[in-house]
Amino acid sequence: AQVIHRLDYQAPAFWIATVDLTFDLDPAKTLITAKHAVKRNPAQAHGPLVLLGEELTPLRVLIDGEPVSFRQEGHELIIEAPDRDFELTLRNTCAPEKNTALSGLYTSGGSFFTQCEAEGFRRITYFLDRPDVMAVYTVTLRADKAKYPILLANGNLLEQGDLDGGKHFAKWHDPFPKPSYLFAVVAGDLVAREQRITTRSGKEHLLQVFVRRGDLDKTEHAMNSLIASIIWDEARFNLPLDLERFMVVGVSDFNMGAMENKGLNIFNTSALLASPATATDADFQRIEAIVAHEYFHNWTGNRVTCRDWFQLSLKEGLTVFRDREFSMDMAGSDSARAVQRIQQVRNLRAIQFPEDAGSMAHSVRPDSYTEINNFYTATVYEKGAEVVGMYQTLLGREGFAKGMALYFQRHDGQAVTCDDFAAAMADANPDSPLSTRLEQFKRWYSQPGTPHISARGEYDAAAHRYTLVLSQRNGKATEPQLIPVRMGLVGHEGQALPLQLEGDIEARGTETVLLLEKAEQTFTFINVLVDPTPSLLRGFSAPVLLEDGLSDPELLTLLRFDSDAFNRWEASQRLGLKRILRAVQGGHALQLDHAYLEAMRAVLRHPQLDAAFKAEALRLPDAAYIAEQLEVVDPQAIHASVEAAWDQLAQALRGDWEWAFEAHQVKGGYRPVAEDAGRRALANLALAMLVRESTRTGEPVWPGRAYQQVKDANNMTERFGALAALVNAHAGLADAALSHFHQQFAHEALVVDKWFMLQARAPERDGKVFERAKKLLQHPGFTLKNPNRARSLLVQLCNMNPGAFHRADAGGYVLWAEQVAAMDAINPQLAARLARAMDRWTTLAEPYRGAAQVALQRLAERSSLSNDVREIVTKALE
Ligand code: DPP
Ligand code: ZN
Repeated sequence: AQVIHRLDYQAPAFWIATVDLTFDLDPAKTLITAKHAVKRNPAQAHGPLVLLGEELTPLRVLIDGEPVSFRQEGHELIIEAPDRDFELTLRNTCAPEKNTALSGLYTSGGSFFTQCEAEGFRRITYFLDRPDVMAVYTVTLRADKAKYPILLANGNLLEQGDLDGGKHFAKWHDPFPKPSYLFAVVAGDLVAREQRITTRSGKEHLLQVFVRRGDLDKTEHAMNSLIASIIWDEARFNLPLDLERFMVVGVSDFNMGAMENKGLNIFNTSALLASPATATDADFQRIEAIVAHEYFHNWTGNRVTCRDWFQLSLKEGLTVFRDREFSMDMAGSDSARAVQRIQQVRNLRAIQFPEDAGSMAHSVRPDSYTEINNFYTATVYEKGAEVVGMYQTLLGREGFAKGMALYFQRHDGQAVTCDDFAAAMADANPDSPLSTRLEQFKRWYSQPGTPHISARGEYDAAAHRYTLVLSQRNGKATEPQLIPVRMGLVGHEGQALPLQLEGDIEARGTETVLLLEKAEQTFTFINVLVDPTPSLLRGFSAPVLLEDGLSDPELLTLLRFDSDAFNRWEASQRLGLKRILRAVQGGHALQLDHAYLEAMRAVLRHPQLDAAFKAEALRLPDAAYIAEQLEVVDPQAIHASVEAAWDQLAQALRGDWEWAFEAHQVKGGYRPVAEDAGRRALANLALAMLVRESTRTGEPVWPGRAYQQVKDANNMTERFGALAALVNAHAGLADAALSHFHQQFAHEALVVDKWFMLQARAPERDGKVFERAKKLLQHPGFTLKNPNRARSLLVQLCNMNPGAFHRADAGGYVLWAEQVAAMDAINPQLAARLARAMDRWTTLAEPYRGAAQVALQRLAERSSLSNDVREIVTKALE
């Protein structure tokens, strides 16, 4: 397979202005007729027209109505083209029901769906399938009317009607030029929730959410989220809905979360459907964020799109940033916003940090790829969103909004680059610290790796000076990056100290942003009257690893007093992390000390802190983040320490957990609002602790209560919380609860996914979790063909459950290699995701390291691997 390099970009040799497509839909063989208005790009060399197509059968090629000859080389269809504008007519077929890769046109549950990002359009028809070729599309769908009563494509419906032979048609037109990756069609027996809205400009719009019959009652939350997103984008960024009709469709076989096709978003049902009975608070929250994300793409991605796929973060990082801002505004209180930030950072550290340190490390704007589908990563999305967030930190909210306005003023309707975005931000804010440091800031796009910041402070009591030395290093990059460090100084009694930097004319209040731009820099604060504790990187102002060497008493001061909720949480995590690392590195059993346990008790009992915050602060750091602190990783040692820590927290705070469980019950009907969700999160954590402790001591009361809650709860959050408490504690009642739950929800695929997930992700004990997961591969409900189901068992086990996956007998790796290969024959994109379970194998301790290498080599030796999996495995072995 060929490696594609960013610097090799060339504009296309032809442009396609309009595309007219007709589909004769048939699951076995769909006929596609295409008419394109083609013209040469005078800036490029002359030559034949080279279109891309995969898994297609070409039937005919006409130029201006005359048949012409063509040849095929690999995925290329090569046509001798005249030196003038011309109309190209193509006819080809494809086989939707055989398309298990779920890229291009495929069937799911008897309906037709498409997925074209990144390179799926070429699996529908031959095309210049690249994002800088933007065309206006007209689409006619013809299909059996009884089987496919709903026929949808992008844009506006022009006509529809009946045809002979029980067929019907619909003709759609999308007035906005778009790249082929935003093309979509849907045909099937679907029903819609509909709502008409009037936006600020007075225009009327029709919003529709299409799902399978029977799922309509689970679409209300998605519709509400869509309406809220429309209102928010107009209010915050002045970006209106530009279509008369905006459609969202759910499909249960889907590789991604959702897809922002112009006017016709297609969603994985897991990111769309919610009812209190089937979805948890976390699901409601995720659906709101993803509905918003896809809607926001309408401007950041669709109106202004990417010139090439190396620019993917231009739309993804920016759109994740936008959906985060939206979710925070929706959450309301400062505390609820902080909890969202905490969850973002927890996720970044558990997924993106390992990615950035491992075999797949790449910059936010990658320099090369073999298979672009492998670059829909946490780095492009989440680190990309952190980079966009840093613009806002450097420019302020207003400055950032000005940058956005200039970006659209310059680039609406264009396919552009990350450099164009950066230039708009800087040019709209000529007096900002960004504009003079833009080239350095842009290293965030070009340099991979997580910068390590070290901070050392020294207080001179006589001179009332506090000197802070910050330095940065990044093992994967050479040049210092521009790192905004939001910070404050905290006194012993918790007072926020006034900040005055030597050389500054004005004081800076009690919080400021320091710009770390050199490898090492000294900041001297004057008129500091007491020995302060530095609170650095507030709100996680940059995606870095910070080593500030703070002592336990200093961390306890921040945990108690910091005005920044994020750093209060961070102090709780650091206290736990230190203890776990000490045990793991010292090779001894973890023993939590009185000071730590009392601090955690104080958090739990705190009269002012919100429940959601408490639940986050009491959670221990994730194993993946712990592993990133170590040179050599023994996953079982980490697992043992984390489990011991949970046991001790459960035991030492037992009375407090009882209080917390009782005090945080939510009365009344279920509402997916932040405040109630926070109470449920804390009550669920408390119940997990109580069941854990009771299982250890053999007391029956709390497992019995949890079992009862599995049966009686009036919402999925509490029901699943109780089930998780039993399963994660390996309680005696876990099996009975699991079968009760399965029986009750056997017909709800998304709930059955949760059932698989919970068992695959439970904390390992004596190999039982691994054995159970292996058995579940044979469960009649398990299939590799449905991505949600396959992920819920295999990705959860291999990528998310290190304690169960890394086994001294190498059983995890053997299973992994078998399943990657089996999945690869069905769905390469999905298989490549599973393949990434080995990203960090080189840091593993023996015997894991050697066994992982053997498994990787065996997989690499297979001749039939897809490009997707081949790229991951090759990079892992490099
Ligand atoms: N569907 C993916 C997303 O919205 C890719 N664009 O991020
Ligand atoms: Zn996106």
